[in-house]
Amino acid sequence: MISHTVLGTCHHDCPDSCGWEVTVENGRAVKMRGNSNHPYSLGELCPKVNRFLDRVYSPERILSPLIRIGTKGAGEFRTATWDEALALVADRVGTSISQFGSESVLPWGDAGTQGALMRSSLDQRFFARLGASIQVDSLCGDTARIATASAIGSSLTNDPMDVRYAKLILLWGTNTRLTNRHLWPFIEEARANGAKVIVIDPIRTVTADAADQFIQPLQGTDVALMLAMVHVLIRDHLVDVDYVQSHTSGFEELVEHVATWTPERASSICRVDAQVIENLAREYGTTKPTFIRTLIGAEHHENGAQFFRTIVCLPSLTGAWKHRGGGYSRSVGSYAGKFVNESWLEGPTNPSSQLRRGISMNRLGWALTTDDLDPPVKALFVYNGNPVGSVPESALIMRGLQREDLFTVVSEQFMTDTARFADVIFPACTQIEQDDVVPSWGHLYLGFNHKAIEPLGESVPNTELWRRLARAMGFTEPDLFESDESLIANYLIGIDAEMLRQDGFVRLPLPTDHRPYAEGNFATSSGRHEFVNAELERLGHGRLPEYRPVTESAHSTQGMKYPLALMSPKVHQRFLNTSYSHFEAHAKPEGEMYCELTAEDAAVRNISDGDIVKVFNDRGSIEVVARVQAIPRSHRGTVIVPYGWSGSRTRDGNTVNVLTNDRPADWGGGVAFFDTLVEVELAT
Ligand SMILES: Nc1nc2c(c(=O)[nH]1)N[C@H]1C(S)=C(S)[C@@H](COP(=O)(O)OP(=O)(O)OC[C@H]3O[C@@H](n4cnc5c(=O)[nH]c(N)nc54)[C@H](O)[C@@H]3O)O[C@H]1N2
Ligand SMILES: Nc1nc2c(c(=O)[nH]1)N[C@H]1C(S)=C(S)[C@@H](COP(=O)(O)OP(=O)(O)OC[C@H]3O[C@@H](n4cnc5c(=O)[nH]c(N)nc54)[C@H](O)[C@@H]3O)O[C@H]1N2
Ligand code: SF4
Ligand SMILES: [Mo]
Repeated sequence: MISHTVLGTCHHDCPDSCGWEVTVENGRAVKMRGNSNHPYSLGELCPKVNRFLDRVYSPERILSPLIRIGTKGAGEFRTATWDEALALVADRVGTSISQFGSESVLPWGDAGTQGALMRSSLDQRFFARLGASIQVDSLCGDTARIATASAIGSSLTNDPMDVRYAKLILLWGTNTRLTNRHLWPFIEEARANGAKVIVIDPIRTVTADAADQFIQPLQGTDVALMLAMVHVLIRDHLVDVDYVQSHTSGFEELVEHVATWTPERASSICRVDAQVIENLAREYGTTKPTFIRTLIGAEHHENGAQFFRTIVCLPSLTGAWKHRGGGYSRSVGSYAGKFVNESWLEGPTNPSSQLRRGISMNRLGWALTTDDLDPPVKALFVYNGNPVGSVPESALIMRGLQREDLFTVVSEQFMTDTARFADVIFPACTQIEQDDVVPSWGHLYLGFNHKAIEPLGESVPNTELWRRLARAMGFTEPDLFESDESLIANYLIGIDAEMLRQDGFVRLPLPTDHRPYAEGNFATSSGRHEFVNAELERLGHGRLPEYRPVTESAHSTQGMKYPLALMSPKVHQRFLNTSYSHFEAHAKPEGEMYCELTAEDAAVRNISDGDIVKVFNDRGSIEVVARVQAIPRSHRGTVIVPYGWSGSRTRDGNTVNVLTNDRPADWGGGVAFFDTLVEVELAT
């Protein structure tokens, strides 16, 4: 028997980017476990990926090209050869382009794989060569990134692992134990050294359950809470005057701005006791080092950008950036950008050299059903994502995907809620069947992923799909056909590529004690943290950080048609976004998709635990089982339906995103999933 081990890196859209090790016997992967040498994931994977080989060898894998035979959405296909499927796509896309112009073609790709090659490389060149519309905006991260930069000039923040040196840790709008589980041991390390952990979340999460203190503002109101903290810091002289004078600007205006933001005023908005706000601010202002950690949750609001613009004021006011274990930490993904080839995609088909129409990926339902687009979308390519499951207004998306005059191509491993609507499906490899380089957004280690086994069936790495499509379209530019090997070689600069391949990871060449703003040096043009922002003022977002109520607000529901606010965060240990819920072994232990209500909200509707209920608004409706909270986990008036269920496992085939709001975040390109109003009633 020939047996060997191969090092790899998890490709999932997860901050942990764990290192793994695959044991291969006679060409078949027989074991997969965490790479115990990985300094961040420390040899552990997670309840999703522990069964990764079942995913790879699942009988449900799509292993050959498929062509639709049934009605759109019915999920009925026949197998086809690559040549036949490619010829069909080339023909239909060619017709679309000749009749409606190249912008009638729309790509929709997300972060189903975070590998640099498979996520975004030759696809960009291919769609640029086609002259297709460009997908803009993002379901995840752009608002947080851009809003942070609008205050401190860059989205780069502290190394998450430095949380271990903190004495006060605020986990603010992030569910660490669930979504970022490998950071938790570093938090526990800090705790063992006396740190206090405070969770700030509108929902009592598993992370809140494990915290020393839980503070529960109403969703979308944190900015009021933060402004009151700033008020107290200033009032009680807890500001680091030296730091503020040397490294910030606009402080005098900020002082004036928060003068009326007393804890009492904030309390009436965010429903946190004024005394709790006082204590939080004082603790934050008197402890060293203080570490603020957040990820994505708070971005998904119409005022999401204000959250990120405001929260970074806190470490600048107290000078927390100065200390190791202090400061503020969100995605650190952009650090990798400093050490890899940023002009990677340039060439004759350089996407940035052309002006092409942008269409928001967050409003796919609108884009597929509106009469206002000229040209209309006639051909859609979906890859690395499952928009029917993950994008707001998904009932509208499904309606659009049923259009007979729309041609939909999906690249997938499995028959997702989106793939069911495809005209042609191309089979995609899993991570252990391809090489890639994986930048992480949750730590500072760049990962390498060695191919462990040959692609199953006729599946191909995404890069190979783009090469085949380019050939089928008759394109000849060499950069459309660059090999994976060459792409990797050109991508890595300023990185020890040999060590990366050998160990499966390498730390980005940043100082061990990395405190980017310890001495100011913010990336703004003034080099200071700019509390005042004239550009945001001009765009109507306020000269200084401002609390803005949202349209579909849990505050303003009195007498409204839909009186309940709906939250739909990730709550499942065994799901990763919509991936994995279609597997029995993952779905069964998680139980049926549900709607959680407080006892009061259930009682006034005569709903008991276990009843089947309908959750609905004007966008759509879903049937789920009711869970009545034994102890309150949400505010009264807020219900929770989890994100992540595949329609193939819900009662009516719908998921929570038929209900959610596709209005954009204030700026940055995010979307307001969590500003959604609904009603719940017993199903008949
Ligand atoms: N098990 C598991 N892990 C995952 C994922 C998964 O699906 N399953 N998905 C991965 C992905 S793509 C991402 S982006 C990350 C996301 O990681 P997180 O950002 O940690 O997770 P979310 O569930 O998006 O949101 C975190 C918390 O934000 C809270 N929140 C929402 N609105 C507000 C608000 O206005 N104020 C405050 N203070 N809190 C608010 C929610 O209640 C939620 O508990 O997780 C990754 N990890
Ligand atoms: N209500 C609600 N909606 C949400 C969120 C929420 O908290 N609440 N979170 C949002 C967030 S933060 C995110 S990031 C999005 C995630 O939304 P999506 O990116 O749509 O995530 P998934 O549903 O997991 O889809 C990833 C798909 O990519 C496929 N895939 C994986 N690897 C490859 C590959 O190498 N090639 C190809 N071709 N396909 C591959 C997988 O099989 C899977 O079906 O969801 C968003 N939607
Ligand atoms: S999904 Fe996240 S936690 Fe699980 S193995 Fe992948 S990177 Fe690690
Ligand atoms: Mo995400």
